[in-house]
Amino acid sequence: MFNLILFGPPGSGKGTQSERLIAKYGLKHLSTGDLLRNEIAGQTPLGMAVKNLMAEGKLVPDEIVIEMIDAAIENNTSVNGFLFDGFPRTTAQAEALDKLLAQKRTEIAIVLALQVSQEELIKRLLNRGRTSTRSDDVNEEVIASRIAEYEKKTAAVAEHYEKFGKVEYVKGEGDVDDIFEMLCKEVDEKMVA
Ligand code: B4P
Repeated sequence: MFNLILFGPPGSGKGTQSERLIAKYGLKHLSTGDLLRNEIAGQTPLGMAVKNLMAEGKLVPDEIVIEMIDAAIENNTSVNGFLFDGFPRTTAQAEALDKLLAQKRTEIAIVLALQVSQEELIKRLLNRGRTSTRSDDVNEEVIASRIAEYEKKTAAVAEHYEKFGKVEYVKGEGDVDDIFEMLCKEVDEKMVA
């Protein structure tokens, strides 16, 4: 299996680039943001529990996300590998993921970290807020809260994987195709290594 994490702050292009990467490499896409939004749309008890937190731009509790990922990995036994998008977002989530994958006798091959300036992130998210149904993209205060959560809790995930030499930084500003090409170069190098 080849498992990769697409990492970066809110609005850095994780969703955008994930679509292309899964198409090219045949990986199973696991986006915790999408999974959580599906729970909200289905008005499940889990969805109702996380709805307000997400609307405020706060991270949802680790236990909820880890359980969701555990189930998703269990339900996808015959895949080439996983692309984790928006997960892990805390060190506790990263440690839990490492354990889940070890139980399957596999591991994270690479963490692709998209780097985008704060000014550009805010611009992109407000822009998406004008066209999508995502309520967390509409309000600048909520966007600021998501970026603050990222800096306080999520940036440490890169440090966790840096200890194992797994992080590759890629500039996430510019043309979407050019960024995709840079990401593929990193993946291809890792696959042949
Ligand atoms: P997510 O769904 O993960 O959303 P996100 O971080 O805001 O980024 P997203 O992937 O959607 O945006 P992208 O960068 O692709 O999380 C939403 C919420 O769910 C979180 O705030 C949290 O509450 C909760 N959550 C999710 N996972 C969690 C976890 N593991 N633990 C706890 N809570 C969790 O794109 C943004 C925009 O930029 C798009 O409009 C796109 O078109 C545009 N764009 C992309 N690339 C571009 C480029 N190169 N140039 C210009 N625009 C570009």
